[in-house]
Amino acid sequence: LGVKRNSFGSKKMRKDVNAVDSPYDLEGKGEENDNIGYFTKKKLHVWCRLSNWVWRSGTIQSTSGEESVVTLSNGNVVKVSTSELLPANPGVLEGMDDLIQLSYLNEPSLLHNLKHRYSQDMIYSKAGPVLIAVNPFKDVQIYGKDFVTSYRQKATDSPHVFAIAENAYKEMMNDGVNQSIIISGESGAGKTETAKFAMQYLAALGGGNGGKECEILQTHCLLEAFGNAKTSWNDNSSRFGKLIEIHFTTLGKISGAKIQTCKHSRVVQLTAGERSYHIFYQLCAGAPPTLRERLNLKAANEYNYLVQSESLVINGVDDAQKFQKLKEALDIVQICEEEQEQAFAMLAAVLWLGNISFQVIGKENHVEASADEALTSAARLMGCAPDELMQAISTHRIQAGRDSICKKMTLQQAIDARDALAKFIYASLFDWLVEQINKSLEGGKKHFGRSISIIDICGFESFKKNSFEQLCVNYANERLQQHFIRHLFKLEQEEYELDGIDWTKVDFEDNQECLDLFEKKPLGLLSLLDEESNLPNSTDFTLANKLRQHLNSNSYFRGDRGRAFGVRHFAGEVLYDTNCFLDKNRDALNPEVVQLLSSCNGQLPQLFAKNMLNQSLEPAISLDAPKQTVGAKFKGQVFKLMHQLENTRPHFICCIKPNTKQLPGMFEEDIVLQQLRCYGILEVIRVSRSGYPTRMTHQAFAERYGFLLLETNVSQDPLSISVALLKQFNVLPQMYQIGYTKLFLRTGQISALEDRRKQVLQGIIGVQKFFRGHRA
Ligand code: AD9
Ligand code: MG
Repeated sequence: LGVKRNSFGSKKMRKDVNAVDSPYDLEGKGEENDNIGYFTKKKLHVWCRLSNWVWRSGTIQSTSGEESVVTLSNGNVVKVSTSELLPANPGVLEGMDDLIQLSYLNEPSLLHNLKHRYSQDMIYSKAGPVLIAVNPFKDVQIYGKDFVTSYRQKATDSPHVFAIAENAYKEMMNDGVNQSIIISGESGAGKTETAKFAMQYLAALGGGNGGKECEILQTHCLLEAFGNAKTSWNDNSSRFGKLIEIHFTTLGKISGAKIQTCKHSRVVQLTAGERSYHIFYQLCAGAPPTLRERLNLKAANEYNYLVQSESLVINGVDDAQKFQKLKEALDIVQICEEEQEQAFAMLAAVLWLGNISFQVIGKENHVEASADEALTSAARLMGCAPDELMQAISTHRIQAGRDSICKKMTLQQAIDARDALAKFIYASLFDWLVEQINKSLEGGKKHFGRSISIIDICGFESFKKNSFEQLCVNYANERLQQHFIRHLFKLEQEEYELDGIDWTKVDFEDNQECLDLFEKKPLGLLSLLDEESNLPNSTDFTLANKLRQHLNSNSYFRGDRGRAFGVRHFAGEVLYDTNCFLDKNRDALNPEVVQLLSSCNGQLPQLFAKNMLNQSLEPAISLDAPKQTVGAKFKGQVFKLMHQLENTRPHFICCIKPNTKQLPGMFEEDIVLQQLRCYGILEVIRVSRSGYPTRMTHQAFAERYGFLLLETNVSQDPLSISVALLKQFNVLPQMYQIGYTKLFLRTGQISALEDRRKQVLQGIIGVQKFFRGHRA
């Protein structure tokens, strides 16, 4: 996985950390351990651990003392310690839809069940309330119109992203509550694809309202072109997080949508195996000759920003063809030809900026930009004179008393100023695109109806070298994980406890402390980074020292040597290198550059400069920093997305990457198990299996079903009515609990009551119609 195992000497180690020597935590799984005695006696089917990650099924032949002789399914006979055995499920339970149905709940059983299903292209399974999606890395033919119809008509209930979307839609329509579909998983696990399938389903359901659904589906193509790039983990990796809120009318038709994003920038620096954003390669490969001429566009390998990683193409991807699709999508979201051309000019300007070189002049290492094709092309595309551009990226004004004097930059300063300008133009262009898409999707109307939000952020990343970008991405993942934990473990169990029902608490790994490490003020990672970014003489080393000095006592932090430090994320430890952290966080833009853009002869550069100036007037979201840094801005965006989710009813999908090679048909058990542990899937199943997913206040229950009560001699308080109803419908005592304020029911218990209610109501409506007919 490339994820380094945690190696902190803390007491608060997580189970997966403890598990380095003993990956299967045999304690705390009372049911399995108690059973193993019975299993050895009866010589039943077991899982037998052969090494850290390898489990094989077998049958116990004999047991003496603490040792058992087991015949494995391949015929080999092994002698193992009884502590290395776990009960296996009977064959009849093989490949169950919902892992909750397994009689024996342990890691090898979960893995085996998922693997068995995966081998038959059944990529979806349920873990109680969570949908697990194992990335097939191939076309599995389960997303056609026939599948949409099946889920719509409830002809099937097998786990599927369509079933989740259907549920969200149904609950939105029935209960009038806004919903969300929250997709987690590490980079390359399949979140973005899953989000697209969910939207495809919702578009099919809510379609037929002026073609808005078609526009919504086209946004993928645009956002992916401008926001995705190839990394070593995923050929189509999202470099931004997005929340798409789909709006519905009261009749359930799509009325519009709104996209919110959170992102950090990546244009100028790439490492081996990575590409920059797809759009650059698409434009270079697919622009028609006349456009090429107008933009003075060359092949991708002629641009410094693109050649640095030597990875120019992606296997199986035709960039030129993608450009055609992009053009169609731009038309559909009503970005006119002229605006499209302006956007392409900005992209070409970014590429040419990267080719601008500097000549050192004089003794003081001062520079000026070479007056060559790169400078003239970039200037022309931006709409300014080459001299003005040269001036803006190679000089800065210094205040000397009342006067300001113009001083030439050093080589490094000039390169930084040039790259900052390129990054600024690209980031502004992305924001502009999202704004245009939103304008088109919202259709100028304010939304009042209901909504379903789908969130898909960049997945957890741990490369050989991890920088500021990974810190941002992994922080956003910690926030999303906290949402998952809060809803599936904390709120769920708190509710049982508060309402006083009999409940044995299921332990889970809470990542709140890791979040505190990032967010605490003034001594959290992000605050310290901002503080150091605002000091004049700070360096990567002073930053690393500062972090070590203040955070070393935190068990989620590890100060390393030199510039490095480690963070123990929920998905594994990541070692970060502070190289360029401060620059990336400051993302300082030479004031000369903003001035240049505002005087450029082009709508987009002027707009970008105006937005920048307006932004600087806004109060900073983070109070830590006088000027808003990239880190603070990113944190603000993540908070906004999470806040939006808080007001919705969540549906969770957990995407799993079955191998690191992006290959079909390869299910690597250690890799899958690592992810199941990180997301606490075993614990989710435990909570869900012993939990009560249906809960209603006594009042609501009595109001909804009270009229079905046959017994007339019941006291009229809601609690008595509820109890009498449960008795009348023969709900077994182990299937419900009565809390102080609510009734808690196990899965499937409410359906008999709902069916009966529907029948009775239909009968009443039938009678009413009959009488109305007679009166008429
Ligand atoms: V990242 O965090 O943005 O780096 P994602 O979004 O989790 O990542 P993505 O959806 O991009 O991963 O999936 C990676 C690749 O897996 C896709 O490009 C597809 O080739 C493949 N994939 C994922 N899900 C499916 C699927 N349901 N069917 C077929 C899939 N292929
Ligand atoms: Mg993605």
